[in-house]
Amino acid sequence: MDDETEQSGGGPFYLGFDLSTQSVKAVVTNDALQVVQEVSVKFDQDLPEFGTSGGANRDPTNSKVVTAQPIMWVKAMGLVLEKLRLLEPPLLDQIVGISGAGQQHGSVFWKRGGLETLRNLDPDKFLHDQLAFAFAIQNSPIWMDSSTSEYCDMLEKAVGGAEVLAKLTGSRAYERFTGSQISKIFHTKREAYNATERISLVSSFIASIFLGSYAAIDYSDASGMNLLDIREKTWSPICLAGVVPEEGEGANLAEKLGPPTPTEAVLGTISPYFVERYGFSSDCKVVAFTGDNPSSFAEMCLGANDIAVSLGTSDTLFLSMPSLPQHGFGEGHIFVNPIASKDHYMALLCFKNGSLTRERIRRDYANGSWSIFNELLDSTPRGNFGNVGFYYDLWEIIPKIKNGDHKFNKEGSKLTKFTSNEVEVRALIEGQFLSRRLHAEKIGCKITKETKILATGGGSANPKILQILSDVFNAPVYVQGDSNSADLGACYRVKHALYGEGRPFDQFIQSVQAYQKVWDPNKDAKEIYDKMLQRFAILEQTILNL
Ligand code: 5FX
Repeated sequence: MDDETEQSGGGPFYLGFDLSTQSVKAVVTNDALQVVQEVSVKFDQDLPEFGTSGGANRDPTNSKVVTAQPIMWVKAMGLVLEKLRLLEPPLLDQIVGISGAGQQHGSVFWKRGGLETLRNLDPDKFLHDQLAFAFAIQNSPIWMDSSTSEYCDMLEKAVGGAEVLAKLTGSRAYERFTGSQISKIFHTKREAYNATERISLVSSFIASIFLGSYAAIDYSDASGMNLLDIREKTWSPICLAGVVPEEGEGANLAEKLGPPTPTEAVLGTISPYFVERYGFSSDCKVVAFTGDNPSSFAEMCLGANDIAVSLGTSDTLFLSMPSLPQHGFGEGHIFVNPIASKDHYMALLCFKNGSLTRERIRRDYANGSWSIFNELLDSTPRGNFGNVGFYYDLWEIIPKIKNGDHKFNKEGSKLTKFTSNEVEVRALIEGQFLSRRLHAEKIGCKITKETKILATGGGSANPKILQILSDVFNAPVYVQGDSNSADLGACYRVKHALYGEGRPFDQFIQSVQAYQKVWDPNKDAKEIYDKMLQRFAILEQTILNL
């Protein structure tokens, strides 16, 4: 970026959306990519009529089934735009481009006629009134769902095994990945499947609304489906057939998905609905939306030795990968890199029990208060007297383990509860980070003297938690002011897509990187946590064998 642009606090402006598990957020940045406006809508609080908890609806008869209603997302999107429209100064007419991020893996099944509806949205009416009947499935499966094991087995068998699938698509079959979710719909709700005109990911779903037409799925988010050949960047015919085996009337999955697109693609201009109703410029461009993790990855511009740790509803770790490993990737995932062209990739590990579990322990042991929680953390030593805890509110993904808590004392004896609230709170945070480190090392992540941890997500606003993260990984932790990087990453991607002129993404936006070091590890951390990690690995194995 040249000096003039760097100093520009004015327009043009960029709009970044983030439809995450619990909320929709939007940020407007100026041309220097500084946030100038920010609004959000929380599903549980602001849209109680949808009965969500943590943004999701859990099936009372089967805890593995977790969904959310796309019409709730649409209503939230309308509210966010309304809030933006009312802000002073009004900026919507100066926004040159929009992009965004969505919780990964979730799918939206548009009913036949959906495209027609999108093309003809009436600016005098609410979005949610017009899209109420646009979906073949009212409850969309989301990433928290783990009800598709049999379809995962079917897919792995169809392609020749888990390793073959991992090599082809970057991941073994995972329950939350969209391929097995589509397979479940195909096998159990055939009528709805046949009535489906288009299948979107959450990311391409919001892009479609802004575009007034079906938006292509981008390569990076498409990598979370077990359907994309990550080398060729096309849908893999063998995987498609493993998901929808019978070719019959309406089965044609490739057609329902539409061709995938590079993440940096400009998909078109904004639908007239938004021009007339909210005052957007009719020239405003829509850049491909992507997954929340790839979009955060774009915002962080990770260096070769950096590890990103996103502490949100799920905790995710991601790394940059210059080339593909020879073999599959165990319990991790490889996604097409959202910002580098050609052969670059990103590696990702996803732990399902993140902030909701931290909130549960805060409620049960710290009176629901973060300041009490932090005082309790402060009053226990690193290593927690040898006590180790595992806390899972939901079926965990890494490792694949049933929900429940497991607590062990110094001698390795199983306990039903620890001796104090202090020990409980520290056991949760140390246990979560030991697990993140253990599984990162398992996929080949090396923690060196140069390693930096870039923390983001809601949990990264808590400095005490970050100190423990730094100690457990024995590496410095960096944060930037806005703890939500997915929406900001979308603004960066818009600017690069519109004005980058082929320049590498990281060089183009380098000067806006505002990560500041907040903690160095304590001197004794390495000794304490290297040993503790070995015990943790053995105890985790014990639980897996239960
Ligand atoms: C990543 O693979 C995940 O499943 C989660 O981090 C979701 O993207 C959360 F939105």
